[in-house]
Amino acid sequence: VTYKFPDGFWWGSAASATQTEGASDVDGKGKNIWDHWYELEPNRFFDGVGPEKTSQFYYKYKEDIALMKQIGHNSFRMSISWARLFPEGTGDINPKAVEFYHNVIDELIANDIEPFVGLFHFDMPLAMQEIGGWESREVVDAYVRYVTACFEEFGGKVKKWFTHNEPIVPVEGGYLYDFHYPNIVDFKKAVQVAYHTILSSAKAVEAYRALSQDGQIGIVLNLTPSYPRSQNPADLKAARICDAFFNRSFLDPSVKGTFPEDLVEILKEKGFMPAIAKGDLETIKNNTVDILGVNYYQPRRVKAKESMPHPDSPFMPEFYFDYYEMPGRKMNRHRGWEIYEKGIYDILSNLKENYGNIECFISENGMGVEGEEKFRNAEGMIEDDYRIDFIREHLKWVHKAASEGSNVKGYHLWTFMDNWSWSNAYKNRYGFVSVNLDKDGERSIKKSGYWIQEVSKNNGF
Ligand code: BGP
Repeated sequence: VTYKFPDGFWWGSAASATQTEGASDVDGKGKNIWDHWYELEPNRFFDGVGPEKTSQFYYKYKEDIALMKQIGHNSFRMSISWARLFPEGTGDINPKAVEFYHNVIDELIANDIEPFVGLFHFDMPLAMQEIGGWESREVVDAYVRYVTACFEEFGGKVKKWFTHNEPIVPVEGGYLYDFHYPNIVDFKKAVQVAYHTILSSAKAVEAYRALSQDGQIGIVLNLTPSYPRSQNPADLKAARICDAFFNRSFLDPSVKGTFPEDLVEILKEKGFMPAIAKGDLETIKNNTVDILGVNYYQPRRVKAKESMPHPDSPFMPEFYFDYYEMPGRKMNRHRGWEIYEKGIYDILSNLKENYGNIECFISENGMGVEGEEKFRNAEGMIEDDYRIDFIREHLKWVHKAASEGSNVKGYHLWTFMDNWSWSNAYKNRYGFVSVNLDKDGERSIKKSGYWIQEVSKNNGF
């Protein structure tokens, strides 16, 4: 073993409720915005394949957890569906949902797989969206009731909680760039939504600590290092502002309890400051996270703004910088994302140097690939060597960071088994395990699944 990881390293993968459970309309589950958006526009991104037609984890969780065990997982991040637990977002809890999540958590623990549980993974209950979603303070309060119910119900067993998954994504998708419901373009609302999300996370941390349970609570952020085109002051400045918008906006309040000054300055200057109630900033200051999940897929390549936007165009972060295509960059052509393995090391180094070396883990990293069936061999196994390379090369950088003192505790792939995607339904596959939708969701372990089994067994490679 050349790359040996720290003892007790967390090997596993991540998934989310909406993307895997299916059963979106049974046992009392309420609708969330994805059920709703799919009904409204089934062909927008989803190719006529909605969240109902997924891997059916709701029914097959035992089989799936057995496969997790088989490929050596010692941990797994799932999420609880708010709309399953509280069909109206607030009010009465759904006993069938309580039973389901107890069963899943018990099954994981019985298989020596530690459950890491996320509380919000893009899936706003429709009833909550109808009163404004994260724009509304009422929804923040309802979220706190929901998460408190989760801590009370499952906190005896679950020792790792995550308030949000990639909270910036619903802001970008829903309020700026048109890929999540309610798909509007309104920077002022985007800021309010972002602010309330951050506040809700701090309030969840506060609610968790008030119960004095013996676990940890964190947040999962997608961090996208912003690399400047050159060391010219204008390029450096552009990259710094891009970083403020897309990384420090959530990272600073979550870990330090403060907001980045350069970002606040812009918001003030443009008249986009959110409504902040008395006491909020203390709540944010006093309730930073114990642990950080880092999702890393790709960096941003940034240069100074070259052309001014049309005066009538709505305000966007991109008023301050342009992206450029770095010559020679490596691409995953399926997803249109750059592959830059060292980015994962740069993030971990930044956390070590500038964020108190907070305890963290890689909570998502992965490679979406279209048409993987063509790699299925005569024995029926998908030979995804490209995914093995992708993981191995990223892990080398994680290993380097760990050996230099980063407090990184684990690596989770996105995702355990092929699942439904918010942006392309079943086109791009990410899993260690394939799911054949034409054969009643038949599972089969890919070559990468057998590979990670060895890595996990040896705690390295
Ligand atoms: C992350 C999300 C996941 C997952 C993943 C892959 O942003 O946390 O839920 O969807 O990206 O992205 P996609 O399915 O869009 O290719």
